[in-house]
Amino acid sequence: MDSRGHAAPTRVLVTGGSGLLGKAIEHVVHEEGGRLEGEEWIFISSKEANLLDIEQTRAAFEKYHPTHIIHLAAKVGGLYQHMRENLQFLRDNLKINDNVLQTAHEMGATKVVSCLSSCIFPDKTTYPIDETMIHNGPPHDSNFGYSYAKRMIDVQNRAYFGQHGRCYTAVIPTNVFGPYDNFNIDNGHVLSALMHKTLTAKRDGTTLTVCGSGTSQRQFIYSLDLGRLILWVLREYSEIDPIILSVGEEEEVTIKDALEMITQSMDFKGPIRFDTAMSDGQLKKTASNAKLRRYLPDFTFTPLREAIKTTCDWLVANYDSART
Ligand code: NAP
Ligand code: GFB
Repeated sequence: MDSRGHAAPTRVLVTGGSGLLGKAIEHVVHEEGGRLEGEEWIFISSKEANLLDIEQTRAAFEKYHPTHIIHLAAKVGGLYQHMRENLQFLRDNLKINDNVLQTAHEMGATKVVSCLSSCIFPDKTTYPIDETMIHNGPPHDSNFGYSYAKRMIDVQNRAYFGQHGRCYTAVIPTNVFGPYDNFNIDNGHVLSALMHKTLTAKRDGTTLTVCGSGTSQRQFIYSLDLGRLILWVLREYSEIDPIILSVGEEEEVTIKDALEMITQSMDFKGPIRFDTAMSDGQLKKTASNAKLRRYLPDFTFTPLREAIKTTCDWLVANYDSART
């Protein structure tokens, strides 16, 4: 309440606002009626504030005085960048997360929703994975740096609640894709990298090279669906414990299955080579969305083939400005 007893206006600060998920949330807020009357939404990127720097973090919070934060900012990348840069993923994400969570606390933010990831779960596990299993053993070696940094968000959230009663929580998405993704073939995630590779193989009449055997299995969530779910988490989800946001186990596909949807979407009929000298990374990380379904039994996900087609069309139409 402010001094006149009026409810303080809701000001939502989205860190990582220029990225794949940030742009999806921006679309849901401004194009799908996701913004409620009286709410102010602010989307920031590293150009506005490098969140590795505590002074720049504080300056951004003092400028906007957010009441709520959707914390997406992170050093993010695909399997092969993780394998090359585990130390940087660990250090950068630990710093960013501590700066954002501590500053949110100091500024009295009502709620923070941060992002973990389904790749952080124990490598040796039973399936399906659920939210209770995060700390039950070491993560897959390929991305241990990122995984431990992300796991610490869950520990920090519990510490801010235990010592200060702060409502800081987190979501656990599986593999995300969509417009505004990072389509760089060296650092990007699998779907965006393969979309870019397919576009160039078709344009140049060359062979499309897939990294690994194509037999790994993934659950892919369309960025706009995830954005819609994160708005629900911001407004309705009151637990400190994290919640997996994903399509169901039965929607899990192999990389080969997803590749077929990409090549069909882009009408690529050229030669395809599987470079089995490259790592497959985690073969599977099947996650349960049963907790989400207990809250939202009727939420409808965009069919994967349709979402892949939309994303491929977006890349073709925006190739010159996309992150490639
Ligand atoms: P993304 O497209 O790479 O975007 C990352 C965002 O973080 C960008 O807006 C970037 O700003 C910002 N950022 C990076 N370093 C920063 C810094 N030092 N200071 C301030 N901002 C910084 O990533 P994304 O896929 O949207 O991921 C968003 C969140 O979802 C992340 O927390 C990620 O761990 C999580 N997640 C992603 C996936 C996935 O498959 N993509 C899966 C599970 C969880 P600039 O544009 O200025 O660089
Ligand atoms: O999205 P991705 O790079 O990471 O997918 P993860 C890696 C899987 O896709 C491996 C196969 O099985 C690869 O063999 N793949 C095939 C390719 N071709 C390619 C390609 O051209 N590029 C890439 N990158 N992969 C992610 C984390 O792990 O899980 C993210 O890196 C996030 O940060 C996400 O946490 C949930 O799925 O292995």
